[in-house]
Amino acid sequence: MSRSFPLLLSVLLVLGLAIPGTAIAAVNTPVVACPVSPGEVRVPGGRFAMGMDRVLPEESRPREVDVPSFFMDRTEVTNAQFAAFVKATGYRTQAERGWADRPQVPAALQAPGSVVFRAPSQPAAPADSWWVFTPGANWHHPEGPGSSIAQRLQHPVVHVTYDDALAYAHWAGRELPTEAQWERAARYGTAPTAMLEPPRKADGSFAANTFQGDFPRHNTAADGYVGTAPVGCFGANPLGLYDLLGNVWEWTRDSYAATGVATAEPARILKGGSYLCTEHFCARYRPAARQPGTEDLGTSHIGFRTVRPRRAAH
Ligand SMILES: [Ca+2]
Repeated sequence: MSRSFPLLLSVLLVLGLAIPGTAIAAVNTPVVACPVSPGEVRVPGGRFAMGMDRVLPEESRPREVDVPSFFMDRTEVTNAQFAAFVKATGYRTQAERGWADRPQVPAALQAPGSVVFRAPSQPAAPADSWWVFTPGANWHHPEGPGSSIAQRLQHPVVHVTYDDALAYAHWAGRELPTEAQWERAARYGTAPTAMLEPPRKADGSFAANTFQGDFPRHNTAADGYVGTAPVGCFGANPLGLYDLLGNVWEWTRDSYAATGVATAEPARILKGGSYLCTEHFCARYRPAARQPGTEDLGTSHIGFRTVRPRRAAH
């Protein structure tokens, strides 16, 4: 493999520059689950206007897209679900395997681990210092050694690369959504908006797990969560789907190259924004928003959900 890890990391850090976050010491609320049924939801097919008038520079112009009906996971894949996959298959994620098979990667960066957001203590801390490669960080140790998912089994799994997500999906007899499928599901029954404020319900309460406060140093967690939230805590969209916006970014199977924007490393389109997005930075918790996700790097705020393969959708 010809890729260099520093290059991979630089791509990730660029992603980080656009997607601010929260502290490594973040402690989630004691809530360990929200009432939500497992399973999938049928997303009606049809023609819809995808994209928006470049609210953010990487977004596409509006275009009419046809999407056949399909079935999508009601929630993001949880730690409990991913644990079942690992138990059944013995699968080890990229973060657990490390990069020792890449001699071009500096030895210090070959260790198993992943990239974790750490809120800066100093106001002037450069943005590229917010994301830290943390040896030992992986899906079941989200902040590194000593951290645990024991109280987060219903939270979305994180620190999964594109291939990790694909492996889970195939084990489950499923696929990752296309960007069009994801956006169809996220837009359905809602009016397109160019608002950059976090999604709200009619009563003014938060409709997605995002970031509140003085970004990036102080997260007030006014929505109840500093980091990830259990899936299903913010109410369903008109189709009965949860957390499409906020909580964690979600992998799609579409190459970012399809957007016409080059990336230094192979990347897939991420959708939905995360618990690190605020109106002052990122603000990508709208259906049209997108970001590149370097394929072989997961982070502390990237997860996924799956769809039923099209041949079985009807
Ligand atoms: Ca939050």
